[in-house]
Amino acid sequence: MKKIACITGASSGIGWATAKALSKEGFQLILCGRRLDRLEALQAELSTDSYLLIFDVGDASAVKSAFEKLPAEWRPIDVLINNAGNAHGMSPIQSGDEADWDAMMNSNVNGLLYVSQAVIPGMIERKSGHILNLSSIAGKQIYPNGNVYCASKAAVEALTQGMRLDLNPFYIKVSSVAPGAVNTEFSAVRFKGDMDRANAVYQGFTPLVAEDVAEVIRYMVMAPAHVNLADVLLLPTAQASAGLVKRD
Ligand code: 8X3
Repeated sequence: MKKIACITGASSGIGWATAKALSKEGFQLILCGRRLDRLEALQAELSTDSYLLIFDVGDASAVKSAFEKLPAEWRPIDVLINNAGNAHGMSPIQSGDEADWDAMMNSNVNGLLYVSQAVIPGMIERKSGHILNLSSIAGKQIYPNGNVYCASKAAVEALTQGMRLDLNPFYIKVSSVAPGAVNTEFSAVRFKGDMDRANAVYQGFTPLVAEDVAEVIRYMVMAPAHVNLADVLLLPTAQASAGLVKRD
């Protein structure tokens, strides 16, 4: 039977790798992102059909109109992967940048809500579905200078629990996966292209790569209908907590 998964932030990193992993499982994919060229490049690598939706998750009206325009055959979304999100800046709260705060809260929290709101009614109608939110170890443990990013991911943790409660009557699974250090564009974006600072995050140990996270997501998505891996913390072996990494 045809299965449809929708992935936000599919144009890079964990989103991209998850698209490839779910395509191998036969999922047809709605790939969401801001960069058409990147999504087209991903589409060309997939072995199943895909449909591209270009929007910024933090733009409520763009999200609404993109999902309203989905062709009928793409509407019954079985799995929603709320992956879009980023960190912007890393400084003490007293010197934080308002634009960075807004960007993080807007994509990591509001964007997750806007996309979920577009997809949930169909899942309720069909009385089935799986929503998988990308959290972070930062949502479970606050670290120095992580303040607003950690708050945004703590909100993802809270929203995951809230969704699980509210959607319980409709047989909808809600899960989250919270990775630790994953070597993607994450730190380059956080440090605004300062590659010395970004690369230092992953030095002296073996971090996770996007494919490691995608493989866990694939496993969570493919679990039997009665099994929900509800709250998964995924760390590189060298990482013991948000602030403790064994480096050689
Ligand atoms: C990314 C992991 O530890 O940089 O969410 O916050 S961390």
